Amino acid sequence: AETYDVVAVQDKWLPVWDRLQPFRADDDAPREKKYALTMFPYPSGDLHMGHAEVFALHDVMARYWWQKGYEVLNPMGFDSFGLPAENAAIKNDEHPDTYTRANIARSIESCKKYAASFDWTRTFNTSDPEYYRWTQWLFLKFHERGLAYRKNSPVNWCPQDQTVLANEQVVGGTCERCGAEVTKKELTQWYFKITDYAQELLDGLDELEQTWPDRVVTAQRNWIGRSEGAHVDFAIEGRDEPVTVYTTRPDTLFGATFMVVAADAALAGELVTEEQRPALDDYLVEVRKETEINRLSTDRPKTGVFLGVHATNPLTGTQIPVYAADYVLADYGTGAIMAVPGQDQRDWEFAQAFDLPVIRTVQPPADWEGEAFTGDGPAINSANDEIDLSGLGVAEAKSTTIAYLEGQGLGRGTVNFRLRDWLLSRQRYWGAPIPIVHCPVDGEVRVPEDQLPVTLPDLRGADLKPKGTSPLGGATEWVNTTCPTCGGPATRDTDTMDTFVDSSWYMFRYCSPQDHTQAFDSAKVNAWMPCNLYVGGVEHAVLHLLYGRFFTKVLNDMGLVDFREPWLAQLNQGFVINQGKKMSKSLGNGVNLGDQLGAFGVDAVRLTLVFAGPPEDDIDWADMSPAGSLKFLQRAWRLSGDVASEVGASPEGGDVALRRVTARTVHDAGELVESYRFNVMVARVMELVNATRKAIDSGCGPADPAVREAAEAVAILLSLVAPYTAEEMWARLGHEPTVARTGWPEVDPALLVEESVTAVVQIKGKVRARLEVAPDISEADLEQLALADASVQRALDGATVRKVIVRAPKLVNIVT
Ligand code: ANZ
Repeated sequence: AETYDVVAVQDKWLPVWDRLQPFRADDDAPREKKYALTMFPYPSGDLHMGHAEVFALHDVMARYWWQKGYEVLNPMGFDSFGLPAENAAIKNDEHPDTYTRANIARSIESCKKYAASFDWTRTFNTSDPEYYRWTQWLFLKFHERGLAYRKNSPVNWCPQDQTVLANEQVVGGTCERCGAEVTKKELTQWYFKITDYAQELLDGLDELEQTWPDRVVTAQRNWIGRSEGAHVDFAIEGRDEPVTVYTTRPDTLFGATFMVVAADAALAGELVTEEQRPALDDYLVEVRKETEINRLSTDRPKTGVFLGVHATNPLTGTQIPVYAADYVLADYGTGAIMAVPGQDQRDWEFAQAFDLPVIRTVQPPADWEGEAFTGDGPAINSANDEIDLSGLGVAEAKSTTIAYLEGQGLGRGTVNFRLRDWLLSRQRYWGAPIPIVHCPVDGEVRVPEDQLPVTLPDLRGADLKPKGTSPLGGATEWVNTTCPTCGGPATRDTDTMDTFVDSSWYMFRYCSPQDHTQAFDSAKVNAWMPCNLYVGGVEHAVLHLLYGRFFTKVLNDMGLVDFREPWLAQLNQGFVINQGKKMSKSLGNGVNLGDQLGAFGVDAVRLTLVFAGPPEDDIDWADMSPAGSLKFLQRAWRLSGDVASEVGASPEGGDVALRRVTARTVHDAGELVESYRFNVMVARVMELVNATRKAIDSGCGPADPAVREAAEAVAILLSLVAPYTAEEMWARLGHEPTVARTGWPEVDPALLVEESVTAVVQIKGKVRARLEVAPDISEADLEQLALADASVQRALDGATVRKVIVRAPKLVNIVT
């Protein structure tokens, strides 16, 4: 038998595709557009198994859309600012750009060889000044709108990477990137005001829920963390200003027996008496060492310091002590709480530790033996001369209390979000400089747009070392500049932007990547976007995916785009693991993509990844058989050599049975792709290959035009998954390249109609009727049909039916 030479086939078609550029998206094509986006990679080396998987899955959809006749935008670029390049540059004493560009060149070559259907005419790197000048321009626009601002506050600090981190980059108290335990530091930093969009970011999820993975939607909802409650004002002895607390349980106000202020909030320092100040200062030293996770944990002894002052409970008139403690966070709510030990476990523990009174305001169940009772129940101990909550459930007691407080001017119902503003400045070199000049006369001045980009000074090696402040600060010539407003001496802002800023708008840039006059061409963006599908990792559920949505809303408010959500549908791929574990160097279970490609070829690896299971599931490479995939591809390829009918032979009059299988497979394959069941689609193509082989060897024979029709369908369907094999089959079937743009096969609807089968109806063993029924008829339907049949009725002649035995779809036996 002929052998399928994988390497020769790859070498043959790669240059042909390079010449044909079948996936170049034409802005002006008179066809419906689809935008298939996959998360662009960080160029830290060459492609690995993870990329191979995402690109294979993503390509199924992109290539399917092309075959269905859409004009498809499927771009790829590189998220090339960030720490790994900088760390590598420090180590190798070179410029980060050198490392970045080498990796990008290698990755592009690998992507091409992998036959990912990206439009390479649109590629860019976010570290290119031509790109980051627009990142800077967007920063200026946000600044103009008051959406970019500086403030001093305790921020997350990664001692390893020597930079601040956004809340979103702190995972379980550790740095999302390097795993170091994150500490707090008091710093002046740049923020984007994402909180202005909190409610809208939440509302948008109601619709995205239909087309986004549940886990992403849930993660975003929790991250935004809307809660409803009240602000309550507490008068403080010896102070004019009241202290406002945020509570989700205003119904428990009668049980507020003390107040707690975040130890590291400015308020603590304002309230504390001189006597107690040293104690607070000592305590603060300890608090600053703690991670947020520890601070909020319930199973940790409660610590705190009395501030020496009292507040008045507005409902009971009681004087309650005010404490500073670490279990209250400075940057949530108002940074101060009313403590209700009867209904809140952390308050309960604090009350025990500091010997403070507990007043239950919700009646726990009779058998209650626990401490704080957080459940629902009738209100108790909750009445004064003006308001009586006795017996009310939690919900009603809440609204009653809020109404009363509002009437008295003592508080108001409020909505609170867990979402914080996005801290975007970083004390590292390899990022887009913040385009602001600090002038002793004019303050913060925006760099004029026509002076963009503010390019990075040329630093390398040791100059890049993190020092706790930005390395840009060491580039004196670069830092010292003139104020754009007054012309006097001024200094540049030395921080760079979080790389998540770069990736918040890259999907817009792809629509007009060569436009040197603007960030993007609005008309083109509106024509291509929103993206029809976004394929990528679930690890971005709250970082990138929230930031990109935020940017889109701001750009819409600026009138630059006419939609408010950038990604209509989303698909998260699972991980490629090995022997049940994440691939890693230390476990020695890594699988090298290059080795796999070398051993089995691109198509077999792609097919294996797509066929492994539903796209969302993890793939254990140890259970996979790329050798089996290669065998299947050979089988498919062999079909194309055996077809004996003429090119263009009309399939009409060909073997009907095979034609039906082909039609059904093509039809179902489309539906399967659209519902992301790519693995099932592959299984169906395998069945079609088997059916065609049978027809050639022992059925209608190779000259039957139905065989050609089937083999051509196999080539087209396979073009979504195994492009080299598909192209080679297509050529052997007598066609010009490229099969990838040949169009989805036409299906004759008549071939999809199910054939009927004949069901025999017997009465006491004698055949009385023959019925034409659908092959998948149910037993019940068949029984009903049989009993209702006129000749059966006649034969029964009124006799009582004692038993009906049904063997669908072929037989009904009636016993009288
Ligand atoms: C009194 C109370 C009584 C509370 C009760 C709860 C139960 P969410 O749902 O997350 O918004 N809180 C408010 N600000 C805080 C801060 N800065 N740090 C730590 N805790 C804070 O939680 C809001 C509740 O968490 C608020 O309602 C407040 O405690 C506490 F039976 O007020 B509650």
